[in-house]
Amino acid sequence: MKAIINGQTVELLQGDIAEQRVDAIVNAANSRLAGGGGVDGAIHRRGGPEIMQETFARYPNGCPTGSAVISNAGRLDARYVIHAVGPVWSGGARSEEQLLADAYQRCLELAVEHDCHSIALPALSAGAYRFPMDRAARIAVTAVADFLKQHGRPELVRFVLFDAGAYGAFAAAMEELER
Ligand code: AR6
Repeated sequence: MKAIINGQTVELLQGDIAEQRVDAIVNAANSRLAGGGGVDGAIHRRGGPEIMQETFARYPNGCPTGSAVISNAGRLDARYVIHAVGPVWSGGARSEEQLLADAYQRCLELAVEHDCHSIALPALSAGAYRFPMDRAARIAVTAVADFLKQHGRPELVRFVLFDAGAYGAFAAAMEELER
């Protein structure tokens, strides 16, 4: 599925984010940048140790929730990995929605600052961090649309969703946005 927002392309794909060929791949990291399962596991497994070596050296204090940091992409087919830290869902009263939107916005800012024309994004927080998928999808799609309306870059934003459920939630959120 594809949409054009302010002249730029937003697309949805079901697949593995670590296999994408784009300028920047976004990782669903934790605030210690310590590695883990899900997206994080796939990226470090396929990308190799160079990524962790750089994040360890450049960001010894990790990254706060709702923000992101950038590193090399090791052996991945990308120039950069952007490590985003989404919130852990704990009911919605702890600014989870704002923090999730902030994390996406920071990813896009870093991508533009590093002259990335294309970026692949996962469903941040919607796995181990238990954010409800429908809400996570609405926030993700809205954050990207807002950024593109304001900045007109990057040219391609690709959400890479792991399963049909996530894909369906993002497709519904995109349709809602277009109405
Ligand atoms: N490609 C695309 N999407 C994926 C992939 C993949 N290879 N693998 C899983 N997903 P998660 P979070 C989906 O848990 O919720 C890690 O341990 C998954 O089905 O990766 O932000 C980190 O170190 C779900 O829909 O990220 C952190 O500690 C979505 O990606 C913590 O998990 C996000 O799931 C971060 O949790």
